Amino acid sequence: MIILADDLGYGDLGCYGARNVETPHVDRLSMQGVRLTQAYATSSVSTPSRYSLLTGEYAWRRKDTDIAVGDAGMIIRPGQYTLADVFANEGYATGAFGKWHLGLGEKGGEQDWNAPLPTGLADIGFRESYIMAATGDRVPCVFIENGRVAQYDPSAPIEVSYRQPFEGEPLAKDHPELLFNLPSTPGVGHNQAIVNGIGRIGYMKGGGKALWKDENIADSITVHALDFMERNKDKPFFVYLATNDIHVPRFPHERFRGRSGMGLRGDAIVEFDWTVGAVMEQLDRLGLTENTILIVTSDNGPVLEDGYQDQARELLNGHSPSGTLRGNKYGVYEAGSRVPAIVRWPGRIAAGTQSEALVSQVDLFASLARLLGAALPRGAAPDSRDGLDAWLGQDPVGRPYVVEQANNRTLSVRTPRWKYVEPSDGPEEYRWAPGSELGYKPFPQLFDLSTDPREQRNVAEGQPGTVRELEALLAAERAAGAPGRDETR
Ligand code: NG6
Ligand code: CA
Repeated sequence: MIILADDLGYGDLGCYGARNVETPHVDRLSMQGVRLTQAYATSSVSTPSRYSLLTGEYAWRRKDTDIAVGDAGMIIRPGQYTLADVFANEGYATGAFGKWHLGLGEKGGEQDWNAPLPTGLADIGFRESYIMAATGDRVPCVFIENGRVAQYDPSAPIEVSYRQPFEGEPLAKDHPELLFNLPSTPGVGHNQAIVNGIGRIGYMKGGGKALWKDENIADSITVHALDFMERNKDKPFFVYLATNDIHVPRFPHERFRGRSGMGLRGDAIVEFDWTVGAVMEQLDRLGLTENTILIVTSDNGPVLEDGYQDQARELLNGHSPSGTLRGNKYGVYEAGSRVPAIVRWPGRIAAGTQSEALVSQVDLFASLARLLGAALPRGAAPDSRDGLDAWLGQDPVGRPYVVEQANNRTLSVRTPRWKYVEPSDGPEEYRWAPGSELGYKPFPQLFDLSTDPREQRNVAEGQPGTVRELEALLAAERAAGAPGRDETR
């Protein structure tokens, strides 16, 4: 089971040093397994990060893997071999629950949301799915269950567009008075459709009873996953549980309100922790704890303001979402893609261990395939390497290096000692995320993490040899994706 949080920062959990928010379930999990301190998502934003995790391929090898709109077509193509295929072909029941954000249907912008989608998760290995098409802040604001809208309401046909508004549908930018649940930050986005008193990205009409209520999203996702586990308790299963927490719009259920002392963002962390606890309890109840590998991690680093007025920054009270690291979601620095990662496997992993091994989510594919003894078709998971021992806390070293991708596709490479960020053009910050640092610079950046773990001193000029070496390493990785490569695998 993989529980993938959304935008949960390196410092956002109790066991990673969080302040002002308690995460007792995740903390208990870490006491029963291994807590990895140098684990990476491949990207500092969602779509490419998830793409790599599920396909074992760096997202930057393809042009169409950047943050997806809600009506994107399938980004992972039905012919691609996914992590879910690995499990399905070994006889596992496979299920995906929660945030998807990798496109649905044959072609972007042309889906008919009132009929079964012609292609979906069933074509890439997930026998069951209950998902949000994209993100909480993007239309369509409905769950999709096994390729069709869940709780479909025939009296309210659904239309979605990322191009033009629908006649007669009020827009968030013109009607702030209708944003009764959570106001958008004026002028920077989330100003199109209004659903459940919250402005969204994209235009939408209809939905009726199928429209989600943000305060119930965590419950809906979690109960579907728990139900899947129960129904499949007698066979092997693979669950990909991708929470909506703690992405914007942060709007946790009432029972979590005020539980963190940090407002909505902190309360969403408490809600995330609840989901993890519910899964752990279900495993216990079904007698499956001993024999289940449970991985808890995040798709990218944290962000405070992200387009809604939820006071995430004002209410921090000394909490640091990125922990001791520099940076955030979207950007090039460590906190953009270094994420919490906890793995529990009683019997195989010594309880309460910690590991500094360098690991990347792109390797989960080859690692889990090795564990299953699964043969992979030629060309599958081209960038995934077997790092099983490191993921299980039994190899203290892990990868020789990790490649990280920022939102504008700038690549960085992290070795045990160095962090090299290639030069690139880009803004200092995004208007909708003020105070977040992107780190795009027209010159190379090199940090010696052994003495400067917070990436404060750029030593590129004094270390031309190291810069050349790491540049060459990135060039070689890029070249590895050149046409014809698959022939050699
Ligand atoms: C940005 C959104 C942001 C978030 C992000 C994707 C605006 C102003 N901002 O474009 O709110 O949705 O995309 O986040 O639209 S991610 O975690 O799914 O990558
Ligand atoms: Ca994310």
